[in-house]
Amino acid sequence: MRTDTPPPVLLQDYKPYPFEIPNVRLVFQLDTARTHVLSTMQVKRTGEPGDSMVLDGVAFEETGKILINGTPAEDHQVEFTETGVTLHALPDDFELTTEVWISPEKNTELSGLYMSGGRFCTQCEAEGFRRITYWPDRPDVMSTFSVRIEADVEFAPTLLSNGNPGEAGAIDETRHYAEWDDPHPKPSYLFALCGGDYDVFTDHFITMSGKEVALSIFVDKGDAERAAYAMDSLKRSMKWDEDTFGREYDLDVFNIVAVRDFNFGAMENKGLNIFNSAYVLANAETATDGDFEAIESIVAHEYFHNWTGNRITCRDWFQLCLKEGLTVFRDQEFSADMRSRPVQRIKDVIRLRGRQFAEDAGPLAHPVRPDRYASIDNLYTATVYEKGAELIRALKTYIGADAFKRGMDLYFEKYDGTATTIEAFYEGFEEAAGFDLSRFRTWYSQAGTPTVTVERVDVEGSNAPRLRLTQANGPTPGQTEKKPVPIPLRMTAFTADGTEINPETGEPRDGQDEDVVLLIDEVTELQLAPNAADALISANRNFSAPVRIKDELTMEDRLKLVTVETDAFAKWEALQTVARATLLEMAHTIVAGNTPSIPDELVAAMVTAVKDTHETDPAFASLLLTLPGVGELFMEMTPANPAAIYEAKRLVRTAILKQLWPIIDEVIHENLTDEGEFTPDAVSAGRRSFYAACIDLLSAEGDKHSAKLLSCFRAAKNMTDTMSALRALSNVGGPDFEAAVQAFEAKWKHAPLVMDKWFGVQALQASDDAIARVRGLMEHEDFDWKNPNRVRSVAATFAMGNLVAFHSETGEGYKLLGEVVRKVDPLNGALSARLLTAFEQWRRVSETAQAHARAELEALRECDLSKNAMDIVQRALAD
Ligand code: B3K
Ligand code: ZN
Repeated sequence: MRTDTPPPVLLQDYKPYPFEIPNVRLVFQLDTARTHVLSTMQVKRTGEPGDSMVLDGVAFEETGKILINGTPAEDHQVEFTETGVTLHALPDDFELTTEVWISPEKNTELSGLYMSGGRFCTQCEAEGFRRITYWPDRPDVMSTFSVRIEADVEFAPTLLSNGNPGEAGAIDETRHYAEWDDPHPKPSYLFALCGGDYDVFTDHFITMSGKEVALSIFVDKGDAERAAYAMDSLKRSMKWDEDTFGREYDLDVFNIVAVRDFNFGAMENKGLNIFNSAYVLANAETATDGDFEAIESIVAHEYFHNWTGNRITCRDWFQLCLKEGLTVFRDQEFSADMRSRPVQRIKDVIRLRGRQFAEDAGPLAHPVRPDRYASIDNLYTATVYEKGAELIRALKTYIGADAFKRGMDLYFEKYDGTATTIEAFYEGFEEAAGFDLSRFRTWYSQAGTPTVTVERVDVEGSNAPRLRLTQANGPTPGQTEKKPVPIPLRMTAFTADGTEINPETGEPRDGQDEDVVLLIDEVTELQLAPNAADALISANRNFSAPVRIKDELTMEDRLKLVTVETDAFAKWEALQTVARATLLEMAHTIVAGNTPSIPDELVAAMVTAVKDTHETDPAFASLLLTLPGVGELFMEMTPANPAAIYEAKRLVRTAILKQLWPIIDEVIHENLTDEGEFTPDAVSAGRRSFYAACIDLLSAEGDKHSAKLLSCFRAAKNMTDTMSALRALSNVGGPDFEAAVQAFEAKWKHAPLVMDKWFGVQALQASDDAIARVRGLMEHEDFDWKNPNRVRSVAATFAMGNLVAFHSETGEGYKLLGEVVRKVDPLNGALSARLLTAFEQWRRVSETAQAHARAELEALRECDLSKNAMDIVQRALAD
């Protein structure tokens, strides 16, 4: 076992950097094997006279000169360490020059400067800049960057960095240069550089004050037209941020570069966003509606970072949610405005509960603002992002939209150009709301999902009961005691005849918005009005707070709510809650070796809800028709048995199929005969998602309908419908699925992003030989261990999406993931760590499966894993 695990970084140890670097000049001589980086920084002491200057710097091929005011530093001034260099006995105000050589082609970690598709690109967040040059690689050191890039003109005719373009020209016959100046001070994690031969899609945007911004998206040769939707999303984002938050863009150019090899979705580098090409390139033939939706939201997210992240950044990485939670909130609001607000809300909640609630309930749980970390890369989590966004939404619900807007304006005014903290962010809202928000901030320091229990309690001498709301939050790693947090609950009541009333006054709502009930303490009680004594209470409408609700409603009550609720989320949630309870009961029956009976009420309610909505709002109908995921139910079952859950769902889907048959038949017929052009808008996408939900049902009855599914696959006129049919066929398996898989490969072999879908759908395949198939995929000639999209399309899809196979009682799924990790980790520790998070729920499965999971994790702990991977293994195993 590795023993050199470094001590964790602690929030309480934060100290300001004792030097300021107002500006830096970087000169790059690009070369794939050996790039020369010369850095000249202006430095001013801000700390104590004796303070040394700690510079981060790792993975260099070679270090050259270190000059102080142009003179070589003396030996006693320079101390090389494992993580960089420390300079001693420095003047108060000086120029520091350093020189290093780095090798982009050897960089498989994809952090720092690396090659992708034969082009240079960078990724610096969180700690990649230290792999480029010596620097205090921490977000609170902000400098203006002036950059000169020199490169071979044929190999890299386009040279890009942050800010505005300056001079460019020839150096000699083979080499040329380009200058870039970024006038906005920024931390090193926002530095970017790209160089290569690209095609470009251009446009422009006129800002609210009339300035013209040149917009360019740089892509692989031949791909320019596929960037049109990303460009359209960018322009809509720029306009939306002006209209909604009053934020204007602040440079002459905005560039996006798409790269094939990228560790995550995209990166918000100032003026030069770098994107995983999966989130840039799209057209009807190659991208699904889900891809279009993701492109729109990620383009917006990175653009919105220009204010929430770049102009105002984080003081230290503990404050990550300051930029990420807030920016996710902003991109969710943007998508809600661009598409259907209720549908967006439900999708956001599905994502939150699927990923973040699971994280919060397992060994990797941590607060939205953690107070320690072993590896910063592992802190880019659903908790920081998704729960962070929910807290901003809950804050807005708590203090009201007007105070929220004033608070945001105050934040932008006061902290522009700084690196700051969550406390500072909350100052503006306290001023705007006029009250103290320190208790609300407890949300940021406590992990775990609170449960709110809603119950009626009788009051002596009164015929009207009180409503008691009790909050509780169980222990999470390192936190046993939890304090109550302010929980803003949107709540309403429905009387027996379906009239919506205010539960406290008994007054009919008459279309007015519900009040928000604020739970500050552990127990909150409301006096119910006499006519609300038996009313149905609908709590946490629109999912106003990221909590679990436990209430006393019967199945009959909930099914009634489905019919009377006017809040789309609450309507959907009532049906989901019945489905969850029913499916779990059925799964337990299956585990006990019995055949569960079909839940007629649930099926009837789903069918009615779908019939009522599919013509007017097919996107919503498809959500109503979709049962809770295996992953979500897995979290509720002890011990979790994914195979039994899958079978329970299959039985219910079969029953729904029988009752919805005429509609399904009609929807398929309409789809097959539709001659209209593909458009990626939300309404058309909604129709396709309903079609997808329908044909998914066809796969519930084994191979009975697989010929029909194959004909759907063959007739599909766009990638969305192709994938809907292929996914449905993958549930069935057999010759029709194999035929589709082969046809797909023959058609798309040349298109890597499309082939990622081909790999993914097979990794999800539900069959006894799923593991053998996944092994086969990793032997495929197009499988590439160095390409994160490809590795994720097989390994992450399998381990996080195919729970039946991953958690197989044989332990083969765990073994397979262990093998993948051993292969990937030496190349890319950030990627292997992400894959390892699939183990986070290992303690929920049967004892047999647990023993296999533990054995695999313990074996991994003995390997010489990267810091990132070891962090996850150790936390997963911790008691
Ligand atoms: N800020 C980047 C994420 C960086 C992840 C580094 N491990 C993308 C985003 O959240 O917008
Ligand atoms: Zn972000």
